Amino acid sequence: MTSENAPAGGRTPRPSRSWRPRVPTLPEDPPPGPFRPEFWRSPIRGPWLTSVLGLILLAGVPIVAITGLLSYAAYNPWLPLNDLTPGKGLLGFYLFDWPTNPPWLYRLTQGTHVILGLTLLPVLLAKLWSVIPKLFAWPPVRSAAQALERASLLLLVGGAVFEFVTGILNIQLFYVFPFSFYPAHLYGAWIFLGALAVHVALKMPRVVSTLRTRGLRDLRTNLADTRPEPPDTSGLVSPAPAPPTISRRGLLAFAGGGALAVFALSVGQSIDGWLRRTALLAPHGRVYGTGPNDFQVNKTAASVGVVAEQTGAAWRLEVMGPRPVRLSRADLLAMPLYTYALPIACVEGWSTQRDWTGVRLADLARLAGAAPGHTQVVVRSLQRGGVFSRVTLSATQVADPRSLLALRVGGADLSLDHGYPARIIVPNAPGVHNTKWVRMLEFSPETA
Ligand SMILES: Nc1nc2c(c(=O)[nH]1)N[C@H]1C(S)=C(S)[C@@H](COP(=O)(O)O)O[C@H]1N2
Ligand SMILES: [Mo]
Repeated sequence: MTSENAPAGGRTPRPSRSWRPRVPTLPEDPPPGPFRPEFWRSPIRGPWLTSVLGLILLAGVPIVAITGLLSYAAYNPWLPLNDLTPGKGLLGFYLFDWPTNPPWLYRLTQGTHVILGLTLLPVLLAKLWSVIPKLFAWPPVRSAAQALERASLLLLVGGAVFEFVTGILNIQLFYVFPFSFYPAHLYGAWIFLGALAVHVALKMPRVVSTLRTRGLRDLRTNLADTRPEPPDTSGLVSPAPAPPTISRRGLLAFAGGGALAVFALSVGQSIDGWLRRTALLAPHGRVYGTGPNDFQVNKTAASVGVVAEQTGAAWRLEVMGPRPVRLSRADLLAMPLYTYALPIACVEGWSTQRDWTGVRLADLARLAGAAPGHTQVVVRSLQRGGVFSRVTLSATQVADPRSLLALRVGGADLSLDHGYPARIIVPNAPGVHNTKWVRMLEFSPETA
């Protein structure tokens, strides 16, 4: 108490302090370190830089979000066996019968989802860097309104980081997180999108006014002429700016260059031909087979326990329906065969178009006494257990004449790793629904 009563430098002590009982309050002064505004000294932080980075993200993130939500729809999760997120509740409100046309649509949407998502990562990091002082606002809670704003920012930043981290780990086939990717990435997306909508509504006025007053002249300002923005209430402008070491346009070029580099080194995974070899950030430089079978394999036969004894001469395809049949590979090869150029497009973003030859699913349905048009099919693999072992294809997919039980690719027999003796190829279906090592097709009346 004595120190409080001793006025420093001749200032009058505040009389109220001397008699009022001391109640614990938040200290006026922030603790040292990052909680002090002077700790953050970059002279280029401010509403302008944050606004520009925010607008770039705002142009790209909705595309990533929409293509991601479309990817979920592409799984036709309304069909039995297909839903990997049974707890989705109302989040599936927009689901629809995923079409088979155009056959390259999923290749485009999912390639865009993954590659644009990767490309935006450097911009996201620059944006987070630009607002980092706000993370250390002091006092942490000043008012109810500010507490709400901070909570929404936690969901926004946490949601963004969560979506990028789970997405990137998933495309590396690096399933280290202790939960299933599909529901986590879907729920995380909705949390992030909700917080993003609030954030955009709250910040857009400031973005507009900042760009109105400051314009784009910082895009022409070099390092020597770089000055801090005038002090304001945004909490972004340093009260103690250091001399600049990079201009604002330099920082934008750095983030943009990073984004371009990521794009250039990954886009090849979704393009056929020599450009594929430029995808240095994607699985590359590997041989997956010989001749026409030399294209991407995620899961080899050996890795899932499918062995040559199961796929040899004793293999039979069970076709269930009103009139069940069992077919050998020779029986299938004796049926009318069709060849279509169709892509395999993996949820991880890579895709490739191949010439597939095989028997129409619609013909197999008819053979088993089912009427294509109102018939769906459960496909079962020799592979046991897990999401790859079975899938339900919709009536739309069964009826499409290009939906094949493929026996050959590029004129050669399928290799064991590509699903020999027979695999599914459906136009515009996500890769994961193109089941390999098929052992059974169960045709049944359409359920939805
Ligand atoms: N039985 C089975 N079928 C499968 C898979 C699998 O692991 N097992 N992988 C699926 C996935 S995710 C894709 S993208 C395509 C291509 O996978 P691949 O690269 O492993 O051939 O096949 C699909 N069919
Ligand atoms: Mo996949």
